[in-house]
Amino acid sequence: MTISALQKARAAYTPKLPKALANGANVKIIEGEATTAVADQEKISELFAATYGAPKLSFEAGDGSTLDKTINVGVILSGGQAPGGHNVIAGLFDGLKSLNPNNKLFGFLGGPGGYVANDYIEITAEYLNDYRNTGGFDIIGSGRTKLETEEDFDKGAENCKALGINAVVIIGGDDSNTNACLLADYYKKNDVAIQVVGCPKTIDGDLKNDQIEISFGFDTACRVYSELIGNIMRDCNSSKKYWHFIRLMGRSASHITLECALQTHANICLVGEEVREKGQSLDEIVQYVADVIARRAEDGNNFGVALIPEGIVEFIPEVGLLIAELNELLHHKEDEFNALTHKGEKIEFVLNNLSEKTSAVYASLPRLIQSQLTNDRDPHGNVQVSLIETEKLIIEMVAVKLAEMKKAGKYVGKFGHQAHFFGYEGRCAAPSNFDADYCYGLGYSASALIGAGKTGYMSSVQNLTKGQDFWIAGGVPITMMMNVERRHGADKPVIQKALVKLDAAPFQYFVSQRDKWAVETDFVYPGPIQYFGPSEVCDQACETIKLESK
Ligand code: FBP
Repeated sequence: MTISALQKARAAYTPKLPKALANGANVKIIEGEATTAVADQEKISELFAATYGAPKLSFEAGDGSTLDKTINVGVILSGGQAPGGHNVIAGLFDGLKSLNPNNKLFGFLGGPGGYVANDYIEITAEYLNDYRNTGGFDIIGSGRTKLETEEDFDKGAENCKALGINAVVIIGGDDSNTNACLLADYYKKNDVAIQVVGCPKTIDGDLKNDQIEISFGFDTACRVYSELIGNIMRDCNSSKKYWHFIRLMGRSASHITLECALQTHANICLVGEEVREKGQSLDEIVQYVADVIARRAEDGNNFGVALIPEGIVEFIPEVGLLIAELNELLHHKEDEFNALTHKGEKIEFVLNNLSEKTSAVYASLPRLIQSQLTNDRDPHGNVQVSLIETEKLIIEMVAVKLAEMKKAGKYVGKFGHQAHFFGYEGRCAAPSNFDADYCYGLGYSASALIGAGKTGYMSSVQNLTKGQDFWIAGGVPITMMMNVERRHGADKPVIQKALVKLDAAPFQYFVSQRDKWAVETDFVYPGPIQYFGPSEVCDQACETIKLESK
């Protein structure tokens, strides 16, 4: 296999560990107070009777001794890729070996499905070496299957028993860690001797709370997108002829888009959570964008950059309603709809079957978007919001608005535009030093939790803006993050999804700057991630957590 020069140099990088882990994973455990769930305490304590209320844990350095017992661990990568996953596994492996060189690590292949299907490999030192400090999840693959049913839990336990596995580490987002919590409780309740530990993964940044400052992968993904946005800014500031509309991944939450705006000072940055809070209509959003374009045109600046979170459509009240109604309609009249073959027929069918108000919203959308709303549906028949090309929707509607404004003498410019979508470009990038270190620490902490016999915990590394010497490793009971939410018509215990908080420092800082960034050309060009060089260039935490920690 040919590897790049950077990959070669990067393979030699030794991630920095929190001090408490410097003598191996056999650490001194400091127990905090008993904990409670973030909301719905009574219900959560009933549902997780075996694991609820455990204390928060932090580690202090051990004496470097090993454990007599041997431990076998199975690891699962769950959901979308995020930079640093390989380093979680490397940290877990090294931590386990520090506890006892005879410990073994197995990787279940292709996500949670591999746990049930008993599809696995043993991860050896030699195998792992090719993956240290690299991006991707290809070491064992990932998948979006879910571990939800007791049958799956039992099947997994059987497979673990056959391999002598005493603990499972689930590396995933809020849903996967919710399921890790259910699994831990189920095993404990039924005296199945398998510990379960979670790790907070997702580029979306929506798995965070008072205990987890940020999910891993967010830092690297945002740096990659910000580099690309900066490059585009330099291009448009050079040619001065295009407005670039850039949609950014992040599912529902706008954390990625906001972080990229903070790093690059884009002229326009839409935030879904604000749109919902203010009940902004699509027309109001389009008017805002058109006003910024017109204002810059007055200064002769017919160029700029607008950032759009991929989840924004669901936050726009009338579009959110449209999507909900469409899901219902396509669900109830699935056969009738599927019998139609032509795009035009499908659109006509939808127009005729929606309520009058919603049908008018649908009719007002550009044809491309009408068609995407009916064509791209997930396996449950729901509209796949992440596939809707919102950047094109906004471009089309802004162009119409600007033409009207021109007629009314309110716009003097020329509207040239380009559309982009950034998502997959960042999910498997080589992890920044921050993510390489953070992930290695998370994996190593997971091994310390396992060594100490803990279950139902999420591995944690805190104090992330202070430099690795001050990082605090430990574990947080997953039940602490739980509340009850209505999902698919039923009350379910879930980890609270963290959307952008409008009263928190990152958004507030953005609000204090956005009018200036809109009119002036105050672009910042972050450039590519640097792995070697001065610490202030290579080891910075992202803007979101820096602002949050102030
Ligand atoms: P996770 O929530 O599983 O980490 O995935 C994040 C994400 O990258 C979202 O930002 C995006 O909407 C989605 O995955 C895309 O999913 P897919 O890989 O299935 O296209």
